[in-house]
Amino acid sequence: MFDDVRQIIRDHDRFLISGHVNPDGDCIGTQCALYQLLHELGKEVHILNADAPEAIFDFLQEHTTFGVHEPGNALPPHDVHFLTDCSTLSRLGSVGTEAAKSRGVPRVVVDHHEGSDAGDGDYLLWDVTAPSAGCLVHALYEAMNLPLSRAAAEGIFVSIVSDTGWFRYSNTDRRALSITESLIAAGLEPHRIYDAMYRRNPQSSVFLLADGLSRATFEADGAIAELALDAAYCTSARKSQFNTDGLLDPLRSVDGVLVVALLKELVDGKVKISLRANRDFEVDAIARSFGGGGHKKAAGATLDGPLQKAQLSLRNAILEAIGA
Ligand SMILES: [Mn+2]
Repeated sequence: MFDDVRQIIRDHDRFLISGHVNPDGDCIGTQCALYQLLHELGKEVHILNADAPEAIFDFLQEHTTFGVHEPGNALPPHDVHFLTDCSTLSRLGSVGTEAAKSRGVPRVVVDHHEGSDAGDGDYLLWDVTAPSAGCLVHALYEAMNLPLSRAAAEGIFVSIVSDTGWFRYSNTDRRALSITESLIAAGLEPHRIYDAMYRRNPQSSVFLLADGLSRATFEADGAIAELALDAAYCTSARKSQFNTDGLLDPLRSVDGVLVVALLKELVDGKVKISLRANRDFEVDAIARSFGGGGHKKAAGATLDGPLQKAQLSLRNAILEAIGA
């Protein structure tokens, strides 16, 4: 799979890199590493997403530029379009709408999500066993025999720690650790990345954390931990750039919890759900039944409101999956 992509890179000069809406650390880190690879080859590269990266990734902007697309604007001229951490134009938001208009531009998918077809990719760097999409860019560096710069190492590291939960999730494997060793050899300092990402919180984050956790409820004899956040809470969280994913771990760490369900009421009335699974439980099928997707242990979807109705139908789906 690397031969085709290597050839595509050699044969073209202008590259566009885009990822899914609300880009997470894997998406952003993968883009950073790919941007560095193409830059080092002297190519013209633009990263363009429908949404800006979260503030915790600001340190990557010291060497990598993340553009934010204004809906309706034309995309920068490009010969090849890379899709990171997703496989379809529909996941790209406004960028996907524009990209769908351009004909004949080869698309390269860099992804590790389960999927039944090639999505919108003409070429694939797709491996569902990869701990993060960024691991595939690492493999591309190796296939192209290019030395890893510290900047690229930072991107790949961010992708790995985001998707493995800093080496705590079940996808933490030999590949994740051996790649990380090579990143450190390239000059990466993991503790500096941790500090940059997690030790610059505003004071408001303490109160948002406390307020958020106080809303948790437990169902099914403690097998389900639920957290339903109304639009008012979500608005103050967004204003303070508080990442509500930080509410998942304390719930996931409670003895007996098989699944954590986080529900967020959006301003348009829809409800975004994030699911996390413990032990042998899996949540991807539940997310898919609501039109979403993801991984076995972490998945999500968007439901119609109101919040309480979404909470109830989600709970029923989980109860059924648990067999309670
Ligand atoms: Mn990922």
